[in-house]
Amino acid sequence: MSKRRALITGITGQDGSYLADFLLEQGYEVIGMVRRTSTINFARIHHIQDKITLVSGDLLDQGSILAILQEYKPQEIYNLAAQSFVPASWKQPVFTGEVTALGVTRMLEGIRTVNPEIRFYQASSSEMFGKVQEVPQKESTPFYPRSPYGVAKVYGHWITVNYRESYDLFACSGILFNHESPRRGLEFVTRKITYNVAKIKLGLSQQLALGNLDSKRDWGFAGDYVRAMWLMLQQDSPDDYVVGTGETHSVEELCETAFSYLGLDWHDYVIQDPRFMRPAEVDLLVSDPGKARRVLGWEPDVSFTELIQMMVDADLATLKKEHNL
Ligand code: NAP
Ligand code: G4F
Repeated sequence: MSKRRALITGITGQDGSYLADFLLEQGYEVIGMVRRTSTINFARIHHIQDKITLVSGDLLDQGSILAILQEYKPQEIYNLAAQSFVPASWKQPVFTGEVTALGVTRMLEGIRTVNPEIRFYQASSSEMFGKVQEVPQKESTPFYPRSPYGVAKVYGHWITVNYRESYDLFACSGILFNHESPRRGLEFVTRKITYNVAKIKLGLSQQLALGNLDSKRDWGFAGDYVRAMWLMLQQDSPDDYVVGTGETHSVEELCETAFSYLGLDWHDYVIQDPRFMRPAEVDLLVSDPGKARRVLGWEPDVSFTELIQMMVDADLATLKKEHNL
């Protein structure tokens, strides 16, 4: 039997790299769509580069999407590409809308015209809940986004639902809560903290400037979450699912967990800097992942403390190697 073939957009990102690892383990042929950049940024997929096929395309460019679907004929598409950093969405709101919102329509139009049998996963976000209307948040909780990014993701979610209902596509929206890993971008708060804790421990830095320490997030491990994406596309019918741990922690607790792991007191190093405050904040996110558990049989394996310790360990090891320590 021939291998199943999956197309991943955003394969150079955190989730794309873990999903590629996972799909290869499941015996898939993996096609990754990458946009042209002047400097190659394949660090997260370097270890599997000889096992995957990378093709040039951009969510801003309808023609490139059509050409990829026609040439590579994937059976499953995981649309993970996005401008995904919330603060950048206030600086570049139009660009964020073009990629993170309209990019979804470009992909769905490609599927509708080239092969409506393709199964489609859209990377939706708990940022859509924003100023939360219910605690915990589940699939039926109304959205109230608080950033141009959140607004763009609400569009991406509803256009996915609309194409499912209009054209009978197998299109799923995964509403994923924050998920992190040693491969997380350095600007996101978890990695910013674990990386700087490691630098401080090694004497490479003395201070860490953060924004709002009171906001709470439902943080899980990215490696667990890509399994949920795949499970959604293996069901008999398409649907939308909330994916999270059901636990919430503040940024302050995150500091406490990361610093104390290396025997440090975060109060001695963390300062608050207004530059990292947001025009509108999402104060509290916590999932009700009951449907994912019941229907998909999905449960996270890695706890909050294990996740933060894993990230601190990885950053310590990388920094020691870089600095010959
Ligand atoms: P990430 O690390 O920022 O990766 C984003 C990916 O999108 C990168 O591969 C990037 O390519 C690619 N990309 C950006 N603009 C593109 C364009 N115009 N055309 C093609 N590719 C483009 O994000 P992530 O954390 O892996 O998240 C994956 C997806 O899940 C995103 O859609 C994000 O919004 C969503 N999500 C994430 C979380 C989370 O906690 N991580 C939670 C909910 C939803 P370059 O390498 O070239 O920049
Ligand atoms: O790590 P963050 O930047 O993640 P945020 O904004 O929750 O978004 C992430 O998760 C979403 C899922 O809910 C994804 F859709 C999205 O793509 C992205 O992956 O910030 C988390 C919290 C915020 O409340 C922020 O105000 O940490 C607070 N924070 C405090 N100081 C900081 C900082 N965030 C960042 N990035 N940097 C700081 O210095």
